[in-house]
Amino acid sequence: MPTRRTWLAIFSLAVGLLAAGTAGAWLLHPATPVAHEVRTLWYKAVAVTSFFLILAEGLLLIVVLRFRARPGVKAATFHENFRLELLWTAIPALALVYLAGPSFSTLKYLETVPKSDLTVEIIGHQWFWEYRYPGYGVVFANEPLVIPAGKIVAADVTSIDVVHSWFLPDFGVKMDANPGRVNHTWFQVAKPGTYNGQCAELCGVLHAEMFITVNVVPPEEFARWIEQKKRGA
Ligand SMILES: [Cu+2]
Repeated sequence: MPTRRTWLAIFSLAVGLLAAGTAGAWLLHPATPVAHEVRTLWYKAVAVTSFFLILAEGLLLIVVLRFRARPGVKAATFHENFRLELLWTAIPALALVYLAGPSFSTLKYLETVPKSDLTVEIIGHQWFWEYRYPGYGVVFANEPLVIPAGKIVAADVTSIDVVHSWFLPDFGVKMDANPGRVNHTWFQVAKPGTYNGQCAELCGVLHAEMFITVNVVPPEEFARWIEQKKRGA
């Protein structure tokens, strides 16, 4: 029988894990329409699943406490209850059907690139990122990606060697970079600033150093920057 102290330890661990989960959540500062969609979907999923978690664990707790072994009480010996089992299978199944709708629409939203103002190519290498601006003939690597604020940016993501993943939490983007295949995604960031991410697919010894920095700048500044880059600066 676990002691009171064991229960306290289990409880503290659970609370700690919950708190850590929120602190490290990658949907805290959604910067793009896609990131907002993804976060809304996440809230819906958490709401629906929490309901069942609390219901099931609550019932379990009640049963454990109320029907525990005591002198003079006989254990129940019945087995199945068909009606109950049907109910507790059908209702969660319906909840999953309910969540499937927004899941598929969000997936479609983030994979369907709208008419874009700028296209960038993102190419993973062991162990750095290369960026290309095909509309401007600009290519560089190991430097921050620079994009104009408020503009729709289409990104074609691929890799030169092994599988990488271009993960920018605030953009709601985690796109695999696969050799021999081009994946498409997009982002539109309203607020200028510096956004950070990291390669999210174990790709070799220096995987942990494949950082991603995106500088979002006002469109005029972007125009100046890209002109400078074109001149090879
Ligand atoms: Cu990696």
